[in-house]
Amino acid sequence: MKMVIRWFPDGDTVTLDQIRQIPKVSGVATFLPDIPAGEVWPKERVYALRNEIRAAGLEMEVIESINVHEDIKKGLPSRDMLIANYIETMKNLAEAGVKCVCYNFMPVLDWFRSDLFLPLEDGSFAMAYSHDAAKKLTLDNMLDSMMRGSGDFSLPGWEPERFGKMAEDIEFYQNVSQDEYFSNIKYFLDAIMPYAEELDMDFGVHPDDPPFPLFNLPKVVNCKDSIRRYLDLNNSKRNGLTLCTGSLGANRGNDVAAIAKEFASEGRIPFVHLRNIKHTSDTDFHESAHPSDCGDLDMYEIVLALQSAGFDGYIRPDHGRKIWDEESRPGYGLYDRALGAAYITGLWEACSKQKV
Ligand code: DNO
Repeated sequence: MKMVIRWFPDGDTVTLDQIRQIPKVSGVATFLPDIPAGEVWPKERVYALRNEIRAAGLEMEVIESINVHEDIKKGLPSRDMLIANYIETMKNLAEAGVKCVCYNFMPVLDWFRSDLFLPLEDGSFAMAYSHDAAKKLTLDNMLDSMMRGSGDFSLPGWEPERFGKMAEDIEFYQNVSQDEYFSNIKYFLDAIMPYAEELDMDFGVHPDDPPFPLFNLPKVVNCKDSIRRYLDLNNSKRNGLTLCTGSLGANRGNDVAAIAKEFASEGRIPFVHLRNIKHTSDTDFHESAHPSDCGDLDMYEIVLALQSAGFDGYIRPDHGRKIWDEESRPGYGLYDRALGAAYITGLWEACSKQKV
């Protein structure tokens, strides 16, 4: 297992030097935020980013994300050209040493929270989700709440260049069936997987976050059956899952440890996002500190399941709370993620020694 921390090259409040000092962290999960979905990531930019990261003593083996252009998701004729660009980007990244790509195929919206800084009892702040509140939002209210909530920080997956077309895109999907949507996914996977094989590059699709439908959009990956369906679309081992424990765990019907065990033992989990959540109803939750006792997910069971299934991919501590008055992008400060990393290291060591 290799531990990485997500790092934003566009003015992250967390520096590479700080990340380097977190025990057992070998690299970052990163991306080129200014390149719009559908465009090729130029080789010089990829190398420059990698060299900056290497100069700080860290690796750039994980990219999160190469976003998939909406026309590919919609299955429009322009998809062939956009997929060709995606493959060019894959080649440029592989040449620079990238081994794993986290991406998603969620239509229109990436992740969403109804509150980015919910005050918790202990004085910390965490991201939270209320399904009723979310269902009442118009698209404009939603954009407004995410943008206002994040202050001056850009949010991954909420790149302003997407906003203009979102309403039209939501409308478009009202007539797209779940089956049609999956055939568009298959078209994409069948095109890129031969290159993923050739380039030794693992792909981990990120689950829907939250795992409940909004604006009547097609759902992608939110439970064991949909993960199976997604992975069966293309049988390459490179077609894998990013096991995001918080996203899958938000659906109370999901046994995250069992999902981890099943898909890791098939070698289909290249990347894990470990975080905990506390349910406040069947659909609502707030994010919590990483340890099992702080939320509803048994992190020990999940780590044990991964280990006993022979998982040897990348793990990153996912969203942290805002603690110790840190000012940062919601979910992505230094302190709570560093605590999360230390906790994961402890769990990993305990599980591995116990097995002997
Ligand atoms: C949110 C992240 C997601 C994730 C993408 C992957 O904090 O987990 O934005 O990076 O869905 O494409």
